[in-house]
Amino acid sequence: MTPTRTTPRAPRVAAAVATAALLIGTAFALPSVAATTLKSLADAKGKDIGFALDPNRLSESQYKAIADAEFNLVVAENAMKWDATESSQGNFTFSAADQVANYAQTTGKELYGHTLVWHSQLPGWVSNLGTAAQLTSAMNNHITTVASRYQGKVTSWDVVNEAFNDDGSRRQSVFQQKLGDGYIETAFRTARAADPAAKLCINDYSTDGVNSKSTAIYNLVRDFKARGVPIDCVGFQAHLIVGQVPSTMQQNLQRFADLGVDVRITELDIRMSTPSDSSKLAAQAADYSRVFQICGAVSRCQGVTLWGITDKYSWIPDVFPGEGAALVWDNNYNAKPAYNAIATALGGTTGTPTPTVTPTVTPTVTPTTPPTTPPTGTGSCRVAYSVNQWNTGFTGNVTVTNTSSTPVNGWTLAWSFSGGQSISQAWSSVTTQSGSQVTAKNAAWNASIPSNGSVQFGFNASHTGSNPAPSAFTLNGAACTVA
Ligand code: G2I
Repeated sequence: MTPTRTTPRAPRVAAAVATAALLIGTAFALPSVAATTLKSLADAKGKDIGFALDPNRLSESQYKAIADAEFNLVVAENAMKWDATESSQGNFTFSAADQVANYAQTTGKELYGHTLVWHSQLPGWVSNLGTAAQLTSAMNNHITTVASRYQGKVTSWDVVNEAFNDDGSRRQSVFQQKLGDGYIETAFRTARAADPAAKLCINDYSTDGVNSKSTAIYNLVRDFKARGVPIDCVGFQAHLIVGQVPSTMQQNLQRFADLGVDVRITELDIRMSTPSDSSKLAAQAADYSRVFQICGAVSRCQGVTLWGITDKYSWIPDVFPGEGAALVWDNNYNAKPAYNAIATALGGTTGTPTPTVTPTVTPTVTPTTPPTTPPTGTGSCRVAYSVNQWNTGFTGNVTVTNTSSTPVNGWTLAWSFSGGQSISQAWSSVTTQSGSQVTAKNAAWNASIPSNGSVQFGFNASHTGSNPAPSAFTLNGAACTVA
């Protein structure tokens, strides 16, 4: 398939409608609540939602289930880099890269290419080449071989990655030192020749706001456009810190878009000092929301890619000791508050003022005190139920613990609302409501609850004034203790 895409993108409405129809077409009576995925929401908006894939993790069922369900774009976290594809000169190995490409193909996801020319993860032989001519030849051969292999599969390439210093000067990589400023142009021209249909991007970090570094790239793009050097897109990595989404981020993306290139958030994660706590996670959720809102507000922003799925495998703690919890799923694959914030930013709810609406302010909702209901039920499960509520809406958070000595495989949690509450959207579960009766079933990736293990899910709902907590829950038909 030739990746020709209009800009801005056409909504993937058909897929979203099909998904909704599939979900609504269950045995449950209306009104029911369709399971929402970030993918279905992004599809409906015509935006990409991507993730960086380590193909070795696909054997882990929870990883694969989230990957399959939640994203419409995939990028290799490491598998397409120079050290992975040409560790010795002229000997190309594509086994891991092909796994990523095959995964994209079999799951119907867009494949993003990362990265052709980068100073890091560069095998030593490249730096040891003697002459500029040899280095140019090696660089062009690498670009041509890799881009040709994935022609018709990769829709966009990070052709050159991280070529600038924070002050806007050129990074003194081996390419810069031996070839001078012109190596970026050479790389882009070579990539265009190798795969004329792929979009060609320059990608960097700490360029998310207007600053010296982003301005240097802006000047390069403007120069390329003026001289007809091929360039189609700019990637903003957005390795951010909680509370520090640049105030000029939207303005920055827009100024690049106004040059006539697409823009994209390519490697989003938002780290904090560890351990996390609920207020840091709420602030992180607001920041995730903000980034998605910014991309939504810039029509040439193609989408947002998360730099991984679970905190368990994030690169952050290795590089920034004492920091982490930067991704959207925690170490146990529980969706963090950021998940709902992203869903809301992608249009997943209507009219529910979640904390993400005013991202610079800490949530103005008043958390209610947890239910004081004494423990009830005699089953081998325990349910913790809490809400954040405002005048007519609330977010519910439910933790189900399997207190038995045997694992639960496949779960249905049921309860009744006594105050006219109505669920509009749920995550980490497939939740349906009929009258006052609510039934939450596991998502594909959290079907198992080990003995003494827990799963969490949540929902957005409306209430009519009072918002009494459910007094009883059943897990697979058996009554639970209410914590
Ligand atoms: O550093 C974060 C990202 C910054 N922008 C470019 C991205 O390509 C980069 O990704 C990271 C990967 O997330 C890490 O997984 O790039 C790192 C390398 O610079 C990757 O780390 C490396 C480890 O340092 C190696 O020890 C390891 O062998 O991953 C390698 C493959 O697992």
